[in-house]
Amino acid sequence: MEVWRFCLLVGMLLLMAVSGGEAQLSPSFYQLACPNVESIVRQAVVKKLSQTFVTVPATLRLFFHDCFVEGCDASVMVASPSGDAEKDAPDNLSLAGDGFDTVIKAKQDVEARCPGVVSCADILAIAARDVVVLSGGPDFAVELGRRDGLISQAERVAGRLPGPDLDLNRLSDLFRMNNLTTHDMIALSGAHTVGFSHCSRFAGRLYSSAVDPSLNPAYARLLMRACPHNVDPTIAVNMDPFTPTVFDNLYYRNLLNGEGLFSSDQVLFTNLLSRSAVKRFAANQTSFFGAFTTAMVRLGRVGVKTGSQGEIRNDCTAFN
Ligand code: HEM
Ligand SMILES: *[C@@H]1O[C@H](CO)[C@@H](O)[C@H](O)[C@H]1NC(C)=O
Ligand SMILES: *[C@@H]1O[C@H](CO)[C@@H](O)[C@H](O)[C@H]1NC(C)=O
Ligand SMILES: CC(=O)N[C@H]1CO[C@H](CO)[C@@H](O)[C@@H]1O
Repeated sequence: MEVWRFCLLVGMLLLMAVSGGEAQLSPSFYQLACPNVESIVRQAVVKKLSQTFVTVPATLRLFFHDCFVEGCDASVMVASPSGDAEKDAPDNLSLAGDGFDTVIKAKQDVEARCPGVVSCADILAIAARDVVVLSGGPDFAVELGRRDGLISQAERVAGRLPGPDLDLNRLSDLFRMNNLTTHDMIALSGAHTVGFSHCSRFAGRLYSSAVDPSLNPAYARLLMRACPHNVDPTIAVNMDPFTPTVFDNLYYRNLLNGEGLFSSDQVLFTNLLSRSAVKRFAANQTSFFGAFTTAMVRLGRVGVKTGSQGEIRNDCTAFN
């Protein structure tokens, strides 16, 4: 090798080492260290999905909750013996165990083939994309290279995750804190086309002095039958009553009919600032899918640790 080429190579390697803390995410991050990581994760997700559909909503929501607290760094996966980790916070209590299980199983399969190189944060990001695709949603390239976080505390969750009673301003503010626009927020809310909600999260719309006037009356009656006043807190209903297991744009068509389950869903239609995007997504699924994939990639960049930050966890539920 010519001397100048050698110097160039050494220089590049040095530069990579020095700038390690600011490394960029890239879909080809594991091309050399674990070229099959995406197919290994996909197989684990497919297997889990064959056991229960809850895999889809549970994994997608887990990714969202992870990214909004400490960034997308698998901090939500950590289990604490004293019960004070991120997943123990009240906002996380309803995270279905199947999301955790999906990532844990996928990580075991990845470790068997490429030990110690793929982060739990990246496995969660890949699995979240896979469950969207496997339920009929859009495919997209997942950026990789996240490292796993070293902090997971229940007390850091409060105020960072949106509640189902927030208005448009509060929703927009929370998403802006995470570098996401109102348009991203409207598109990501379309994730509520799959999955379940416990009755308590929307009972206030049914059993206050009057039924929430933005609720379609027939839909309100259906919800009251499924969720009688003071029903067993473990009862849950489909968030999209018509195609609950398909990732489609029915969420937005439902909003046009007053069939949004949470007021944070319905407000996207009642507020004129967001209504045009809702109408566009309701009329054109391609438009929704495009906005959703753009927003998912942006969500996946929130607060990421790269280079020499954080660690590659051996076990997704425990710090090394
Ligand atoms: C815009 C603000 C949002 C609010 C206020 C919100 C609120 C909620 C609430 C209250 C539930 C019901 C939880 C339960 O009772 O078990 C839920 C479920 C869910 N959310 Fe959201 N969410 C929001 C955004 C998102 C985003 C951005 C995503 C993902 C991209 C997402 C994905 C899901 C999924 C998939 C479920 C169903 C979970 C399951 O069936 O296990 N949500 N959400
Ligand atoms: C639907 O949206 C896509 C993507 O934005 C666009 O290319 C297409 O022309 C739209 N289709 C209709 C019928 O408006
Ligand atoms: C938002 O973007 C800025 C500029 O790229 C970055 O410095 C900041 O860390 C990002 N915030 C989050 C929460 O990702
Ligand atoms: C899915 C999951 O792990 N949820 C946990 C949330 O936190 C509560 C309280 O510690 C646990 O009991 C749940 O198992």
